[in-house]
Amino acid sequence: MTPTVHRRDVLTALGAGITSLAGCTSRTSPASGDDVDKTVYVGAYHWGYLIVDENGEEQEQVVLQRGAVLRLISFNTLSGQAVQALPSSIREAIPDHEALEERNKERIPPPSDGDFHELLEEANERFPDHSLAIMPSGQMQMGGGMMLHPVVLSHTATAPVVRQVGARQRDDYTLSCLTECGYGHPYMQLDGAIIII
Ligand SMILES: [Cu+2]
Repeated sequence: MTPTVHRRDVLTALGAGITSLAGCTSRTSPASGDDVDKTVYVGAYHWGYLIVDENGEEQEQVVLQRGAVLRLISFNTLSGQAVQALPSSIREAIPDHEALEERNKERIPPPSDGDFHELLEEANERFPDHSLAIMPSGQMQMGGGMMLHPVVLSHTATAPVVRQVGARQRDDYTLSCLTECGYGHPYMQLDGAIIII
């Protein structure tokens, strides 16, 4: 092999590397909306998630065509700075603390000992952080087919977490918190929140 050929090989490999990196960057940059088919905002609270579309309408379910690219803008509702960074229409769609607590009471069995409200207050203090993972419904452990590997939604975050994910496999997906967050943690799941058709 001559040094010239060798050098060209290296440059080709380098070029390929740069191309794939560039592709990667455009997929994760919050500023680039070119490849995005849908944007949704996901708020994590004790002990659930709320989904708001770009028009500030709360959604129970996001339906995607296979192959679509979804941009997820996620935040912890306790993070004042991340919430402030949202468009006002999204901010206004977030129910207040009391309304979210009411939702919990409808979904989560009451504790056998202790008071629901006190447990919630305690969780706010002791376990203020959550995370968001998106996996096929019925799958409790991280495994194949994950749509979003867990991202931490800290109460001290200064901005929402932005991720773009591809709708690769037809299935129904659950939003799930993998960060211990107190009494209701096992119920911090939104089953069937995303459907890929
Ligand atoms: Cu949680």
